[in-house]
Amino acid sequence: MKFNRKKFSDEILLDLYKGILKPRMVEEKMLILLRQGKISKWFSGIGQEAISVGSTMALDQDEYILPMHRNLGVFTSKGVPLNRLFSQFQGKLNGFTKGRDRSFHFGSKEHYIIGMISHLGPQMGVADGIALANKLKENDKVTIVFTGDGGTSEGDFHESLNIASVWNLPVIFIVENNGYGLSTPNSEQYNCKSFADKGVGYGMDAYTIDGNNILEVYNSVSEIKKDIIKNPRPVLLECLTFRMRGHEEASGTKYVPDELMEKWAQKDPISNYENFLIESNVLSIEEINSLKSEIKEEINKSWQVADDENILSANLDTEINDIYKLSKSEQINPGNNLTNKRLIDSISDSLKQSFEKHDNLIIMGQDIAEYGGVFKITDGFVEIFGKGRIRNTPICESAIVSAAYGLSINGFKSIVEMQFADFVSTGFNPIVNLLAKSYYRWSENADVVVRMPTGAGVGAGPFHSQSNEAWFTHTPGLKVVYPAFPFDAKGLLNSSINDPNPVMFFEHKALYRSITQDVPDNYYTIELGIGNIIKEGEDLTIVTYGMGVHWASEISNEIEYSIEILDLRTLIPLDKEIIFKSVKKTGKAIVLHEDCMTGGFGADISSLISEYCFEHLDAPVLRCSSLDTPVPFSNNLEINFLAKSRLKQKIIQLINY
Ligand SMILES: Cc1ncc(C[n+]2csc(CCOP(=O)(O)OP(=O)(O)O)c2C)c(N)n1
Repeated sequence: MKFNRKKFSDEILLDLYKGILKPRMVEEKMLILLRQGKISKWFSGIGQEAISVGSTMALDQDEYILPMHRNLGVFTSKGVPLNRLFSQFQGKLNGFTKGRDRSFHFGSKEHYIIGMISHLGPQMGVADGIALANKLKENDKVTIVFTGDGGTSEGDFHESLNIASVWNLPVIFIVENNGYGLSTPNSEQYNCKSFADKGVGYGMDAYTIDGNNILEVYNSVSEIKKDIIKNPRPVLLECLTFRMRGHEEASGTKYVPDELMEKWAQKDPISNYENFLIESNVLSIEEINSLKSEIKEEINKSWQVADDENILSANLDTEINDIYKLSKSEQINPGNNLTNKRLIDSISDSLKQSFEKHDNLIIMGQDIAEYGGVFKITDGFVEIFGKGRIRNTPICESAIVSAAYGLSINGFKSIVEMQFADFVSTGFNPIVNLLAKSYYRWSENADVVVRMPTGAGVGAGPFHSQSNEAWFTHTPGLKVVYPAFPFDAKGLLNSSINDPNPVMFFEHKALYRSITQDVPDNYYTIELGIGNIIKEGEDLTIVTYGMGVHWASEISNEIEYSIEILDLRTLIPLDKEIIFKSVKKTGKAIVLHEDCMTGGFGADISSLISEYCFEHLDAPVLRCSSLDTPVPFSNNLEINFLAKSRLKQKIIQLINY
């Protein structure tokens, strides 16, 4: 292996040596601990340390790095205390996730490390968001994100590189090309000569370097960093290396030919660098030995601290309450100036006033800038708030949601407009895995609102009409808000934007322009999680939300019974008390929603009523939902599909029970 020291001082060469030695020695210790059953499995970076260490040391301490599962060297090079690392691997409190996540699924914001979730891919979009925040702050910082060669087959790789390129984001995408993705060799993973070729496809500079040569890594990243600070843009850096151990520790490497192992063993990044330092008279063997004993002592002492720490015991309240970041929800009352507004206007109002209130608020979505969005909710916003904050995105839901998380990490609030709620399916992964689990996993809140133009009744067929709120009510960590009226929409959206947690905000498309209400002109908030009785009655309660509220109102006016209508307004958190109070009063309940029946949110409400109001019920709880089919296009089919067509009959059935 050839090392070129360029103009690097002895001091730098030595620092790099200390840097690369540490993760190797930590892993060697962990191998012993694993055999003793004292530590859980992890993903070995042995043989790949030059990439983690060389690139981390080329950045400033306050520049973010987003490592993957083989990058222990990022943690050690950023100075993460070893005892905390060991506590993390033992699932103890002094780790980084309160025992809630394992191996390298953690970050440490004080060290500017943002850890991965298990899913390969989203890290790269998160890096885009962090880099976008840096760019907006004009702070001349670069961001590094890692991926394995296998991870580049995920769509997120394509989406994130594309966004970074279109937005000229200062990100270095490091592809650690180590020959295998679990047992799959590269020849079955991708079909291009080198990743540098892929960079060209995304319109960015891309290089391939020897990832086992720490000087080459350090020098390349330093040069790229200098360059992209001058001229912000992303760069793809492929680092050639090899995975010397099994996919996860103890899983073996039977499927790797011996010749390959032998060839790469010759290229070990540490022994080669060590030899170079000795030959260049930068280090003597005695100095190496003394350095190694110093590190060994640090490792052993740190391990003892972690090992002495108590095993975690579970506390129910702590677990349940750590789903959301607590925030003081400031309630701002509506003033007296009212204007008659459609739902769409009240949402637009909320956004505009929230942009004025929060100067760190960004909105991202397809066609939302000059075009104003397909529903025209952000029409005219670019002129007022500028292209920096009102951002058209390429058509890539997943990486944009991940980028929103990156913005949140780096000090911004963001709103993502799904063009239609249906398209959230291609952004589903980061919502349910990244945003939802973040606070619970490592106390990092995701300050993101995802706006969801939802629902049927507009003849738009199976892919532009779905009700998919139950996809999200099922996922702990998200809040789910679903207003039915312009007044509620404005107040609830303002509160959702103020809330530091991820909120899925549903807006019914068929209500956008079909209903109006007097809405306060001033900014105001409505607390999340509070339902509203919109019509009092005695004979039965209809528990509903969104379009269901309007169906219930319409049909209850057509019949002579006294019906109480409860508009939930927020599904998560759910106002259970208001449901129970109403049902205990009327003794009969229909749970109505536009979503299909099976697995719909109504199933939970129905179950809660049965469990908590059983003695007060005079009849079984009925559910009135749309059919368990996709949403059909043709008018009569759609009418037949929707729950409304069965509501009157359900009411009569229940009254006559
Ligand atoms: C979306 C997703 N699919 C599958 C996996 C399971 N998995 C974890 S690591 C891995 C191999 C990754 O290969 P590569 O990106 O090359 O990284 P390496 O492990 O070689 O460092 C797989 C398949 C996962 N974590 N996430």
